[in-house]
Amino acid sequence: MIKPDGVQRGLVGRIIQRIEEKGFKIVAMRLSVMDKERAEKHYAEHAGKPFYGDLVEFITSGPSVQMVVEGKGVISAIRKMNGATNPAEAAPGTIRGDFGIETGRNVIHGSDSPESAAREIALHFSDSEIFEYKRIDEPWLY
Ligand code: 3AN
Repeated sequence: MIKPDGVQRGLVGRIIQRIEEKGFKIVAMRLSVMDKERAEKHYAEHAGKPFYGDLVEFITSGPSVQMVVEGKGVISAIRKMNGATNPAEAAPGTIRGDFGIETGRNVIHGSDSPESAAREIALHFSDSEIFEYKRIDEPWLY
């Protein structure tokens, strides 16, 4: 998910370009303002933490881009591409390392396990919004 700061700073195209250039396939995508209920479910694992209220407020503050991205090793690769949670500590070359300064404005979210990906995909998309297709470079990627 490209968070509201990434959308409002005009980073959507550059972030999607990195994902596509790496060889991953976008199989679902939407720009929407997440409502409070959905945001609370999305970040349920952080409920009760001191930053939870600000996190929910921030993520619902404007449009974000929700995506389902597919490919070999996609979860760990996207997390590496995103960089450390605190952009100040994220390596240069990562999305957060190149585009952020502050943990509460860290531009992008990526699911951290197959289980959380399954939960988050079901929260944000219906089956009919997720597409199957072949990239023309697939025979060269795999
Ligand atoms: P990541 O997104 O790198 O997996 P998580 O899952 O630990 O990081 O945290 C989810 C989100 O909560 C982060 N993207 C960040 O926006 C926010 N967050 C995490 N830790 C803090 C913190 N100490 N202060 C403020 N916000 C935080």
